Amino acid sequence: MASLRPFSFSALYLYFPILAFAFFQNSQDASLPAILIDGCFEDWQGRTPLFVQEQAAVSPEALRLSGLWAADDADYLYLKLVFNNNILLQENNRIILYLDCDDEPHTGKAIGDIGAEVAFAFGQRQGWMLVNGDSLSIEYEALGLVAAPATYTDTFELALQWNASPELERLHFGDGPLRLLIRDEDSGNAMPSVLYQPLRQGRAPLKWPGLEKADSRHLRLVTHNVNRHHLQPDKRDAFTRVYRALQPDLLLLEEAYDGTAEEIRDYFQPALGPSPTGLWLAYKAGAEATVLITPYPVHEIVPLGNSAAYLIDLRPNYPGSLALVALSLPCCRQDSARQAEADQIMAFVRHWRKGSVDGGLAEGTPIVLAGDANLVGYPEQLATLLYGRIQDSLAYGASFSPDWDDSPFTDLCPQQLQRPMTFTWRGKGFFPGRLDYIIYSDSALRIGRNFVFDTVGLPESLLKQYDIREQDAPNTYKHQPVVADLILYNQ
Ligand SMILES: [Ca+2]
Ligand SMILES: [Ca+2]
Repeated sequence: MASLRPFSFSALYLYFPILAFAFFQNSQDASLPAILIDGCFEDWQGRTPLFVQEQAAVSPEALRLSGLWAADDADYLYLKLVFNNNILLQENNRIILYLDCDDEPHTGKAIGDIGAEVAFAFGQRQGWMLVNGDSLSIEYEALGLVAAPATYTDTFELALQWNASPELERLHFGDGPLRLLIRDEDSGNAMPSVLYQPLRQGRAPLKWPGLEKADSRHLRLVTHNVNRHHLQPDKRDAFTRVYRALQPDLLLLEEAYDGTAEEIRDYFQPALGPSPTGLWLAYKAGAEATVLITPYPVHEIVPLGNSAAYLIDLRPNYPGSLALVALSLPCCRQDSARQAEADQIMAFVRHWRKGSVDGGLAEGTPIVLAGDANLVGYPEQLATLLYGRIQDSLAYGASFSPDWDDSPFTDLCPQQLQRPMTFTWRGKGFFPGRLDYIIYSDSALRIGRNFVFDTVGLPESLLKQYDIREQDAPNTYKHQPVVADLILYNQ
């Protein structure tokens, strides 16, 4: 096996014996709520930290860990990490997590006072694992690493899967007490090693027995970034099985560049089933080719950069319209462009609400923003979409509270069916992350069933029941469909 030593182990190793507190914790209180890797941290309340460090211990410039929490269940080790500065976890840092899988300093590589069998450098998105004496280069998949949020912040939660790889199982990861140590290789700042005893208790079963809407009056929205894969002949069966299982009322695609709206509708129509109006209509707008396939006519389409707004007339099945913004914000490191488009979208929502664009929306019209928001940079972009905080007020006007009752919009944050995760994208290189969002005016609609549809790891019985194959969702594209049943006009 190839040997790789990408990191320096001679970095100054510092303890902070006066102001650092390490707790030898024997796992979690089983009565505490389960951990959900969603980038929100209420689920960690009541848990005892493994390590905390008071704010004044070192200069504020040097990055350091200021708190570490751990929890676990039958499948995952969960960690909550708090730093003294805002960072992107998977870029531009040299923070390394070391795992002494057998709590034995004489096995593994000597790191401080532990013998580490695994190391993972978050900012480089790689690490090593000692297997049979060889140092094996690994990426996130070998640990089953999932982290949230994907944006700049000072607090992260992450999960490592006990049996993510045969190599990890060979190390008996999670079979007994393990020891953790986190060190910033740039500053040398390190926490003292801490011991953790996993409980490995079982997790709750699937939230819902099936994939269907709870009520036929709910309007099922499925959003899916298909990134040019939608018309590929070898993808057709996977797409067909996925959409047939989900039965969308509104199918919203992003980056569906190839084909006209009608060609795409015709391609997917066999999977959609009967329309509640007898029609399947199709529209396409925005520089990143959002496509809406709908039983209800669209009365207004407004391109908003890569994204687009659709005003869908739901009458007579419902007493009014649905204002749907298809999100397809600029990706990756394009923070400025992404912020500008978030500003543009919310400026449009403000004008739309105030009746200053094409007659505007009737008071109380449900508003939903759905699609690939690509939020992997500065957190202000989400704040713009939720709270109407417009950054470039010269270009896009004043900030405002976007909901009809002058409150913020709500971030639905759907969970996967089979695991306590909310990621909607899984690919090579970067960690799985939540890129796709459903944001809505909670004063004007409620949400029924909602989930991220990853087929990998679904129970065999569910796969069989819906005639889907385990690799169907990733075989469509790296983005997974996100599903929300909209409860409109109190129906
Ligand atoms: Ca959480
Ligand atoms: Ca060891």
